[in-house]
Amino acid sequence: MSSHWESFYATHLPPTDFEDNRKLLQDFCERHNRNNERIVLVTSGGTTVPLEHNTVRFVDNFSAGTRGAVSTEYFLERGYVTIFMHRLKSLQPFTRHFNGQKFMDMLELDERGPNTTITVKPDSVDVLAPILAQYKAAQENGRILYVSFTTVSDYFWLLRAACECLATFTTRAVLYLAAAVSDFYVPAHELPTHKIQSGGVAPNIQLQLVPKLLAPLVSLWVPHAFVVSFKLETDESILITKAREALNKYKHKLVIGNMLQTRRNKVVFVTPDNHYDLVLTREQLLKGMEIEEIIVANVVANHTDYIKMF
Ligand code: 9Z3
Repeated sequence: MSSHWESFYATHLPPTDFEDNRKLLQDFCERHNRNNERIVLVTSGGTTVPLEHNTVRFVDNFSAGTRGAVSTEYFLERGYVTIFMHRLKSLQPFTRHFNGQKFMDMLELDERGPNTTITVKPDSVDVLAPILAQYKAAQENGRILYVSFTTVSDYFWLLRAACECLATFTTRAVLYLAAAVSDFYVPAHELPTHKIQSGGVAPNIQLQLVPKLLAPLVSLWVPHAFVVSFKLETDESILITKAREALNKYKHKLVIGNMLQTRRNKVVFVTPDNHYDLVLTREQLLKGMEIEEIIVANVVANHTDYIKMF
């Protein structure tokens, strides 16, 4: 009898851009594995759960992909080559600093002379320059690969393909699973083809449990990698218990617990032996420090210890 996750792959087609992404992942990993680099797969953003094959409506969640986008910048800074596997249109490393009006406010427009000029305001140059330098270094040296998903099924296909490529890095690979993956979905064979009609009776939509991919990921796909999962809760009293349950069940290395309300300034690291908080003070927050800087520093330290054990 096939397991829950195996029947998921057997009954859900890969996304249309799957083979292109698989090739990108293979080429990227092959190139960097030759150089004995450390690599991290960062997953980021929420997943959608379509309610129709020709999707007009879907179930979604809150995640904007901040954790993943910010962490990616810090992993690159620490010398990791990075696969940024993100929800399409969620926040991205580097460009996140210039989202919306922020970018417009950095520019100056001068229409007085014969030629209109646009310049970066002097005080914005200090902000822009280091980000641009880091972006160029990552881009021009091919140290980051962007691959995207939208639905929970796209995510499943892409995650397995990424793991197949990462396996060859053995202990040098980190999986940093920060995406907010839906726990529930409507299986493909139960979806209507066309838009659900609003006339007549209200639809009764039955969600089912999504298989837990951490199980095959840890035991079969990347058994030597340093796997870090995230646990999100809204009730603090169950956070550590839930994180520990996940560690005991899947036998990976680290769970980072966070609360929806305080995720920007506090997380808890739960390892098989202990747990400890990482907290940003009010002063640090006001200075613009980001908690991902210390999360990544701690993950890297744990990964280094892990590599030394082999
Ligand atoms: C996280 O817990 C992330 O830290 C957040 C980041 C999604 C809270 P934002 O995108 O938020 O920066 O706004 N990710 C994992 C959430 C999750 O679904 N975990 C599963 C669970 O808790 C296990 S893999 O059951």
